[in-house]
Amino acid sequence: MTTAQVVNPATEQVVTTVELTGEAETDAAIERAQRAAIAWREVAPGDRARLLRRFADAVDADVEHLAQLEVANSGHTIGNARWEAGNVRDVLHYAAGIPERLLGQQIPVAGGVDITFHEPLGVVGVIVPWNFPMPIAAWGFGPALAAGNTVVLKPAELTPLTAVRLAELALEAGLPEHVFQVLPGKGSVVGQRFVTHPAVRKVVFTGSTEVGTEIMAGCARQVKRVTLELGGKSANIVFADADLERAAATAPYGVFDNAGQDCCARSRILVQRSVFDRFLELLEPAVRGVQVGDPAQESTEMGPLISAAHRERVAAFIEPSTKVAFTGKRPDGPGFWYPPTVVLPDSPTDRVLTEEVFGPVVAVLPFEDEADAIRIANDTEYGLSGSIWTNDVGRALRVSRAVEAGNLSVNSHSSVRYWTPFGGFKQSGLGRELGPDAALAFTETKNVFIAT
Ligand code: TAP
Repeated sequence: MTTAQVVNPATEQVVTTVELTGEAETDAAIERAQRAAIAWREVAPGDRARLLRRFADAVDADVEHLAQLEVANSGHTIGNARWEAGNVRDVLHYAAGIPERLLGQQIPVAGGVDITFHEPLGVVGVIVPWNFPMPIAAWGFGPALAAGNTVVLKPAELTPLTAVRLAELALEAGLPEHVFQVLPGKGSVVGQRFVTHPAVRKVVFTGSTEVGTEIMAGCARQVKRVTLELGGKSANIVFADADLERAAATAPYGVFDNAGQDCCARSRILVQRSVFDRFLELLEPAVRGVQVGDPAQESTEMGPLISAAHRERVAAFIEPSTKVAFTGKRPDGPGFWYPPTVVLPDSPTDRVLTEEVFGPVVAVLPFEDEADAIRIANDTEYGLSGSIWTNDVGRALRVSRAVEAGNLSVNSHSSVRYWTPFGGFKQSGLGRELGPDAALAFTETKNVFIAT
């Protein structure tokens, strides 16, 4: 059995060692999940709902413990980590409403009765990245379980601890064995097996567009269902008529939350030229004021990056020629720290404008008018999220409709609510998670005609 060390990114100390699942063990787990799926789909809807509610309650009772684990494993601030554990609870409670409301249709036909059913797929494989280990896992396994599927879940190699704990809580809550299994291991081993094993009927993948593309190609060989949540390069568009003070005060939190390791990070701030200089003046103290440091402290607003290798990757975006406007603070000593950094790109082809940095680096650039703002916002192959700051409701709606992204917010930076749909346009992904239709992505629609 191979093992991997789990490292605290704020201290660089080893937290624990986990055993990595190999290929044969992955196959065995998938086959156990396949057998468990036969009984799970037959559990009465009300009983499946009750079990999911008990799972949600078990998570609720464990929120503080899960949050502390995430602080130690991922370097998330304690405030964020509590929200993340609470999000798992909320997703499960919402999912508990699904089994009794997975309604088919009765469609008028001649000569009989026509009805549709939403049948579970069987085994669903969920592949999770390291940036939000708990919520992203739950967005997959919550509705998948509710719709009558069994789940095998692979956490990121760097951040397995909370997923392992969630599997324990599921068993403690009374979910039958093998209905929800967590398999820590490598993407190239466990994740790949989810793609190639024919008993896995759907793969839900969140991570880089590069790996997502490979997964989609692999799944295509078996016409396997796939949901992809990939990268982003979201725009935060600030019009001259906006509440500029509020837009500037909140902009750092729209991009530096989770140290910028967020697919929804508003990493391009587009500001109307007439207020560009004033906006930068207001932004500077807001960025310098971001509290960066020990993620276990209640007052901390930004923790470290996930690893030394990732910090190198982020740092490489700042080339000697890059115009850095100003930076925030970073602690000295051990930890994979990187300061909040604001850059003023010279050209639309600068890497910092075209690639996902996945770190606390934001580019600020001017635009002329509404059409120019929309053009720049859409000048990317990504399309996940974004914000629009204006006090003109007509403009807010026109720009919201024109920006090619799945999740937009006006005068706000929120992207995620467990009861509203989430997902990307273009290369940011395929399919939607969360919201009222989440369960349908884990079913096949079956049509039955009965002659009368
Ligand atoms: P990825 O390399 O895409 O990894 C995401 C998940 O996929 C991990 O669990 C990974 O396992 C697994 N995986 C890797 N290669 C695989 C393969 N060939 N087959 C099946 N599964 C595979 O992302 P990352 O390393 O976490 O981050 C790299 C970049 O991806 C980031 O810098 C960022 O640009 C982007 N990213 C985006 C998001 C979102 S939410 N859009 C989230 C995370 C990362 P291992 O842990 O073993 O590698």
